[in-house]
Amino acid sequence: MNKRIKFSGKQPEKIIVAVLALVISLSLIQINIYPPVAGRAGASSVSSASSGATRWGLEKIKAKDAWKITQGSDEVVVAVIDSGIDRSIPALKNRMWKNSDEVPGDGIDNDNNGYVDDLSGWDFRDGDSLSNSGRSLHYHGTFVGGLVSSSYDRNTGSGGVAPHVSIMDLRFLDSAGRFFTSDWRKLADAIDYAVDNGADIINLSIYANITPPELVHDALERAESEGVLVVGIAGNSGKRVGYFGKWEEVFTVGSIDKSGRVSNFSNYGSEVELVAPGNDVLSYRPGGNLATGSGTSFAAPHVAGTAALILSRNSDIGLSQLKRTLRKSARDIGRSGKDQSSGYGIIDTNRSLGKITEADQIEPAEVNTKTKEKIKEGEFSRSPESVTFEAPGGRTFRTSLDI
Ligand SMILES: [Ca+2]
Ligand SMILES: [Ca+2]
Ligand SMILES: [Ca+2]
Ligand SMILES: [Ca+2]
Repeated sequence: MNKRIKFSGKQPEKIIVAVLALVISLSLIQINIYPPVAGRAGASSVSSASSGATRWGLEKIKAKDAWKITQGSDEVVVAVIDSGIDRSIPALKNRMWKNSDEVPGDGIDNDNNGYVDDLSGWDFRDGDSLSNSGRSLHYHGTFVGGLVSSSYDRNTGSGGVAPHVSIMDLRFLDSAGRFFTSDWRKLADAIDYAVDNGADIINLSIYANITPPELVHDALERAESEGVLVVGIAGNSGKRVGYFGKWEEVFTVGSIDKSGRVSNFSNYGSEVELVAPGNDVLSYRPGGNLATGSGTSFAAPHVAGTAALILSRNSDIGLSQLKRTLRKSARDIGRSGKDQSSGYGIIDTNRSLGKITEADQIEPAEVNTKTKEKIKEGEFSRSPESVTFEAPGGRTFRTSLDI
């Protein structure tokens, strides 16, 4: 009976050698499967929230004062291209963008946009409609999404800058917060998705450690020409700004700490537009627990959220007016005027809403003849870089003057 488990001579050693060979060959296959890492989530650290951890950033940027003017409109959409968002968290689930032309779960691409059942965005990592399904979520996207728009919790003081705007969830990073040299097309597709499906703002808290190909640059240029604000990050290596923040189409944000000083990790350069809270910032992890994190990744959503509040107050404002409003309302720090480490200064959400009246003034030189004609025909309402029209369903759309 026991004969079959009886080994003789050197058989056990042979088995060990065979198992080792199998492990080595599997790890070699693994190396072959994964191309080189091309970039990552732009966070420098994250840890469990200590008791008494505060959401100091909301005070620093005067968000609560701004909320007396507006807490945001759900018509304003911020696309978060990141590692995916846990849409089941109570503070976030009602903030998700709803693609009203798509019927969820019927396996049909009802709105014919090329994506089946894309109710709140698309998971470009798994190639499916849900971040919560398939490969496990890295914390980064949920954390960033929560900083843009999550309900304010009086007990913990946690909450997003623009608590009533909508978040479009575009998952791009893998479960370890990385992307690979084989993923550039996915990133361009995610940017295109945001632009084509009505996002007003894209938050891109991601950096590339190699020069990205033109196809990504082309997608960002198209976002800009369609009037979509792309908020990006300075990066966390304490060096010069790299990609994607290096590109002109990206509105690049650096980080400050609680005392209002530029974080020591925050990259510098003429590309830095503004700084925002990015040290020990409080937000949600997948599952709903609060955590504190540091990185320019967490500064950017403060700017994206502020831009969303500005657009909530005035949906007709054009892209360059929007950028100008953000810059003009910033509180200058460091060397007088714009500088390499803090740009125009610390974002001030309350002042940026106050600046709308001034930015509302249409500058006639910026309106081209073609648009003037259309305005005369009563077809569009106007703003310098974009035109707005109302669809039969009552939904408004903005489009660039350049097309
Ligand atoms: Ca669809
Ligand atoms: Ca469907
Ligand atoms: Ca998925
Ligand atoms: Ca300055």
